[in-house]
Amino acid sequence: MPETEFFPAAASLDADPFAPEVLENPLPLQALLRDAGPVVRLERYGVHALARHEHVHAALADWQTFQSAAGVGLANFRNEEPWRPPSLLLEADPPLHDAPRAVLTRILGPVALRRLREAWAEDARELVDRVVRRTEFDAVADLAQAFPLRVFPDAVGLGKEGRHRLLPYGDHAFNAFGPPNALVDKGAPRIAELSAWVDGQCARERLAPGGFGAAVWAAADRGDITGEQAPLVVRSLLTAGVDTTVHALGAVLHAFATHPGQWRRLREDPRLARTAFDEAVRWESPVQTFFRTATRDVEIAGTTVPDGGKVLLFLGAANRDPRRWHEPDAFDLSRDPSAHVGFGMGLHQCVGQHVARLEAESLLTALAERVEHIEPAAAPRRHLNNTLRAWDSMPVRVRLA
Ligand code: HEM
Ligand code: OVM
Repeated sequence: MPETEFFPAAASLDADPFAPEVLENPLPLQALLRDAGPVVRLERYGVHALARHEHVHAALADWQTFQSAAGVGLANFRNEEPWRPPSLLLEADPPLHDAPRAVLTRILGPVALRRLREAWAEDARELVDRVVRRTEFDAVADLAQAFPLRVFPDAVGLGKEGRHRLLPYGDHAFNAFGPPNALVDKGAPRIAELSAWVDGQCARERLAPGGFGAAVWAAADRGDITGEQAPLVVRSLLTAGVDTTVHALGAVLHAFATHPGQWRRLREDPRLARTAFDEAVRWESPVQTFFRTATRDVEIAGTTVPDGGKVLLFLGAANRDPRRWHEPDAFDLSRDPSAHVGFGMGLHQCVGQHVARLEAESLLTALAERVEHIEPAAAPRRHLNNTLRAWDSMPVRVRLA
């Protein structure tokens, strides 16, 4: 036996996680990565990848070693210019992260959201009632997009004009975490227009009283954050708050349309709506990946990641790791999905998760009241994005209750 512990060299792959055919169906590459070893070198991009739940979870929890301020995409802000000024939340480390985070934690927390509950439930009933009468419709355009685009911009306090820009802006922001491939090129022609509009909406005068945006400015008035920080904190809401919930709602609707037994269970006990949504976030992982940057030479399971090295965390792979989950590929309302990393973990764990859950609970509860059965009416079509797992269209047929 050798005197020192023996570790094999890190596995190495030349696979491209951002290639169209992988984005179309990432599950085979995820399995390959998990099985190749705890750490896999991705030669094409010169990064290390983690795909097992244990290691993804551990890296997310260790912000001192795996920092965010050098960017949570492939681009390394130590030597590359970000496409826009970095987020004060997502792309910041303590201590700079702390104040903006504390502000949004309060504004988007369960207590603050209580006042939206009845209005969102009523909005969902109204939308669902109108849509399901048609019995055949597109679950993406007519529900997964229509509902968040109706309630979220109002909750932020945006004006009525220009809201259609939120979705393509967010789509580009999520593409921009990946390599500069064709998906990023596709978004490039509109960046100037979309950014100018989004940045304009972050000004105090544009944000209606009573909304999340005005609450951010009130925090600046109290001195919790500075007046220079306020617009960028509002920008985080506009960047991260729409596409994520649209695609998560698309995921849960797809899950139910293809699992009629699980839909029956939700109908029998609508209190399962929240669990169902988290199970769909685990099962589909609408946000598939984020990067971190090593702050020192760090050894992971015998492999050294160098200081400044990028580490690609596969949230989607961790959420289907058979080492952590029993029958991970099953969408199953009887499991406890709460250890999933679909909202991240630790310091940067999604600050908007209560907003997302309230939207989902409102929509699913309204649907469960009106719809006895939901099924695919034609093959759904994927929307490709470097970071998001998404649907472009999902024709469904319903039988009314
Ligand atoms: C952070 C996913 C909805 C705002 C995150 C992170 C994930 C995530 C994985 C962690 C990023 C990291 O660790 O680097 C999701 C999913 C959503 C969702 C799957 C829907 C189901 C929302 C909503 C908002 C929001 C509705 C705004 C209202 C944010 C912000 C951060 C964040 C500002 C950065 C937090 C920080 O760095 O401290 N989200 N998100 N998200 N999310 Fe969400
Ligand atoms: C942000 C942000 C936060 C989470 C996700 C995201 C585009 C952006 O703070 O701007 O994706």
